[in-house]
Amino acid sequence: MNTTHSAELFRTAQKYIPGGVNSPVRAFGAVGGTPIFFTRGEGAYLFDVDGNRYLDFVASWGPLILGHRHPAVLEAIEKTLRKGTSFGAPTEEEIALAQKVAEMVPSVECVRMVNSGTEATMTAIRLARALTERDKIVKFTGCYHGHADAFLLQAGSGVATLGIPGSPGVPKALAADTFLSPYNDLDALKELFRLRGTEIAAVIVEPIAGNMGTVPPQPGFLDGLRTLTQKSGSLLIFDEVITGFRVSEGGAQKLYGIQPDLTCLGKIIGGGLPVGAVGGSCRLLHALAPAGSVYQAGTLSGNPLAMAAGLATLETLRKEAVIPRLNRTAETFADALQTAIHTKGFPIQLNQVGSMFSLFFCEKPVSDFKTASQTNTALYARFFHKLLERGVYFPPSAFETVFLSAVMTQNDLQIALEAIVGSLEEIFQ
Ligand code: KE4
Repeated sequence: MNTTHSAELFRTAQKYIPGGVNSPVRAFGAVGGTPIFFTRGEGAYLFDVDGNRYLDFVASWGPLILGHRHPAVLEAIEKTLRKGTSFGAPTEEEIALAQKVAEMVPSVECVRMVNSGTEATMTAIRLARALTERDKIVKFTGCYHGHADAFLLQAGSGVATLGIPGSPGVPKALAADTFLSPYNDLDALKELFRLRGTEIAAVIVEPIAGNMGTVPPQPGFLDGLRTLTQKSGSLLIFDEVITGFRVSEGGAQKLYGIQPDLTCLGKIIGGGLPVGAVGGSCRLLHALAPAGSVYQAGTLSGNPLAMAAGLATLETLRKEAVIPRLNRTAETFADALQTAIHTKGFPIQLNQVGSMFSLFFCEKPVSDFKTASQTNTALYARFFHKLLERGVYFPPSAFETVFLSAVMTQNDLQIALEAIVGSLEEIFQ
């Protein structure tokens, strides 16, 4: 692939933007080489500034479940755009999206719109601390909940990839309010609650982890969280920024039948525009200003364009029963991939839930951050670049999730399967 123009742009970008990117994982630090600069997307494909075409398995890190430039999403944005971009005042579009989320996500009655997943999780823990009058929160090693100070302690996405165990700038005193527990280890959490349960405001969890690669909850893990938090008067927060409207119309909570107290949403809810949200019972959400006294605000929260893009996305997902069909396609794809891995004897672990999956370059099954960290990141980097050469764009990090989009055809997936197997053969044989 000729990527000279991307390389030129990256050099220029670095003069004005730290690391040349506006989000660390995009810089290819974890896989080497220089990042590809894209100029447009169309359906399942991305096109770079050198004119190369790639089958896109990043989907903007999850939001684009309907692929690039879906007609319904574009039409909704264009229609709204003709009326203006932002009013800093209530609009009908905000009610429509809040109502749709409340209809689709089982535990949600009320929703506060924000502008990113980070704002959603930040708000959720402030709410939990206010409602329980406790300060401690629990997160799981390898899970990532955005870049608020309280979460940057061995987070799974970005920070783990960059090998930074926490982050400079996070005050020690603040870090001491966050307990870390191993994902999928209920005994460890029981012990933590035995010792410190009365201080814990909330447990926040990715119900299906996506930021150490895809790691599903083991049977009983989420139920256990629900029981432990209920018993101790702590809140259970599901961070469904990735899984919301991805693994089912009602996210992981609908898939597994668990009702968290608060749900954090992002990515798909914005249809490619900046949206995050915190949802839950109206009783809990009414603690947020101006209904209650827990302060939270945002100039562009509920922005009409973003609301329109999100609403069109969710309406399309429902109207066209996209998710069940996409999950079946993903299941078939994963089965074919698993068969090839087994037949060829590749030392690879495949974790998949619905249209999210990850390949780990290690011998043993991956069920938490410790086992995920066994993955050979150097081999993943070689694999990533071999795929790129074949016109298949995977996440530029071993600790991320690969996403299928609903517009990928059987032919697209056959091409992808051949590219993956061909790349693995070059590495292992
Ligand atoms: P944002 O602030 O990036 O919108 O969302 C933070 C966040 C919260 N919770 C989960 C489960 C998330 O996955 C994320 C963001 N995910 C990363 C990568 N998986 C986004 C990519 C990036 O950081 O550039």
